[in-house]
Amino acid sequence: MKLRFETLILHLGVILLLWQNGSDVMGKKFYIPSHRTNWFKAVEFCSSVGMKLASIESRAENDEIAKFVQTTDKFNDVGCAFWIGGSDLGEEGSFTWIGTGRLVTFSHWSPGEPNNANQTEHCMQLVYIPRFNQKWTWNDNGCTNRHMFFICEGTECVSEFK
Ligand code: MMA
Ligand code: CA
Repeated sequence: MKLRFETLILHLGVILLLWQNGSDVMGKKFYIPSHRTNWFKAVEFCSSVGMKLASIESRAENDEIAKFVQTTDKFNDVGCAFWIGGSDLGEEGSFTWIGTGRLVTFSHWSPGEPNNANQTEHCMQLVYIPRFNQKWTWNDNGCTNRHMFFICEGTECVSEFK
C-alpha cells in the first residue's frame, strides 16, 4: 500500500516535470525583427511571418526570453525595451495576451507598473534598464506613440527566419 502510493507520487512528479518543460522550455522559437514600430504594427508583422507577438506565461519563459534577447544585436546593456503581446486595450486594467486571448496570470511588472501614465498606456513592453534596477520586468506604454523593437514567438521554425 505504502509502496504503491509512493510510486504514484513519483509518476505524478515525472508527468509534472515533462508538462512544465513542454510548455515552458520546448516548442517556442523567438525572433526579433530588425525594425522598430508601434505595438499594433508589431502584432501585424509577427502574424505576417506566421508568428505571434510573444506571450510570457511563467518565470521560466521570462528568463528564457531574457536569455534569448541577450544573444541578439538588439540587446543594449545600457537599456532596451521590446514590445510583447500583452495589452489592456479591451478593458482598462485587465491585461490579456493578444496571441492566445488569455488573461495575464503570471506577471512580472516593474515596481509601480502598470501605471497607465497619462491614461494613455495600454501595451506591454519588456524592459531592461539596469540604472533603474529594472531587469527584464514589464511596463505598460503608449501603443501607437512609441516605436521599438518587438519579440515574435512561433511554435514551428519559420525557415526564412531561422
Ligand atoms: C517611465 C514610467 C513608465 C512609463 C514610461 C513612459 C521609464 O518609465 O513612468 O510607467 O510608461 O516612463 O515612457
Ligand atoms: Ca507605464
